[in-house]
Amino acid sequence: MDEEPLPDETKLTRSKQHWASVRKFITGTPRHGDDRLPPGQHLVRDWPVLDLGRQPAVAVERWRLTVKGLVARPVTLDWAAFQALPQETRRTDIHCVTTWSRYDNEWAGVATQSLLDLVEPRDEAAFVMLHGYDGYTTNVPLADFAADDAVIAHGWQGKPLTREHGGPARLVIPHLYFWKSAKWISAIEFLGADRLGFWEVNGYHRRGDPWAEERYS
Ligand SMILES: Nc1nc2c(c(=O)[nH]1)N[C@H]1C(S)=C(S)[C@@H](COP(=O)(O)O)O[C@H]1N2
Ligand SMILES: [Mo]
Repeated sequence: MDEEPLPDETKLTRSKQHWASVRKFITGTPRHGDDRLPPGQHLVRDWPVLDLGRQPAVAVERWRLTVKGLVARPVTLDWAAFQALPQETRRTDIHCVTTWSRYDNEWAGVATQSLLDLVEPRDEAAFVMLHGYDGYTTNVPLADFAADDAVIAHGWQGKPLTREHGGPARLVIPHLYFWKSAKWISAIEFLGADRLGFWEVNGYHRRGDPWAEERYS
């Protein structure tokens, strides 16, 4: 399934660019230590849906995940090959840059570390670009992608991940703001130098650590 180009002028894009320019939601008082709720965040019990308004329908029969770039063994996984990788669960919190956080999400899927074992990034690989079937992109440092609790999830709370939340499969990197967690993941690309993804071009942070309030660039 091909990716389509994204419209770059939507109402959401304009308002989020504006928030970046005025540094909305920055408290300037990052807390340290073992606080579970990062600064400037509030807890929600439901699970909001955020995306660019295009929710691609990707049947598992047509789903592919391509892993490419600076790796020893590039691969394109179909759904059966993805399911054949070690399956794990992780219970993690979500922190969205628009200030909502949601605790105790139980993900089922493939740990990013299993994927790294499979493709073996080259020594020069230091950054990762994530691609979604909606044309979305987002960049993260390789060390963050490789975190213990980062997972390519196809299940949530014991059920298949729904389309609106990125099913059949999405990335989850719990310790970064949720925009780094690409929904409808189609490709993972290993890079030697950082490149900017969709929100990163629009004023958002390269890394996005919620405890350091790395909301904007
Ligand atoms: N492919 C894709 N992934 C995406 C997005 C998107 O627009 N497209 N939005 C990001 C943003 S800004 C957030 S906050 C989360 C929202 O995920 P949710 O809708 O499951 O809450 O997905 C992230 N991943
Ligand atoms: Mo977001």
